[in-house]
Amino acid sequence: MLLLVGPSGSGKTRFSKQLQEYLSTGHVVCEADLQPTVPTVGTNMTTLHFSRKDTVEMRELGGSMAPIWKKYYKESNAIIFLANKNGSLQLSACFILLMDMLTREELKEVPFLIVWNKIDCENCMTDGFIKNILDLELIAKHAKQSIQTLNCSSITGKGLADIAGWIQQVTFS
Ligand SMILES: Nc1nc2c(ncn2[C@@H]2O[C@H](COP(=O)(O)OP(=O)(O)O)[C@@H](O)[C@H]2O)c(=O)[nH]1
Ligand SMILES: [Mg+2]
Repeated sequence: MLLLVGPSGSGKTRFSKQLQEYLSTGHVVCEADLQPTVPTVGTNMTTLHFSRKDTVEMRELGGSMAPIWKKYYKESNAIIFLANKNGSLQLSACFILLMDMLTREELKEVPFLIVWNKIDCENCMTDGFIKNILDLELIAKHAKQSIQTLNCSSITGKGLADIAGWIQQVTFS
């Protein structure tokens, strides 16, 4: 099971739908045809089809459920932490949520991918700004898990190919 977590509104539901679409059709739903998302209550399950026989179940855990995310850690073998690159006000919340996960005994061998979503937004934080508050390189050096970072837009689909590659690598090899 792949867990998809992150603060509310970071784009997890949109990301799941677009990644699923991208894997099955090779492209994303264009902006004009996107249906509005509704805040996730409980969890959302998405099946990602890499090929007819290679599928991955991804479970989105809503940001408001953060206090009970840990209930799902045991069943997870990879984690995507999705953050809003346009959300400077949520950056310290990201830091706290992420640090709590990285220091959990049950997750010490689970690979993490940190995804900065919404890179299509004009006023995104710069990598330098983020690094001052959340130095992921330094954190990765001290953490037990493998941690990677990628950028994407769940509107344009930019970056989804690399994310799909990461999922494939951690689940099928
Ligand atoms: N501009 C932009 N908006 C996005 C992106 N991803 C999600 N959104 C929007 O952000 C809002 C919250 O998205 P949602 O998927 O419900 O967030 P969740 O709470 O993490 O599941 C919605 O209005 C989405 O359309 C993105 O990459 N770029
Ligand atoms: Mg959601």
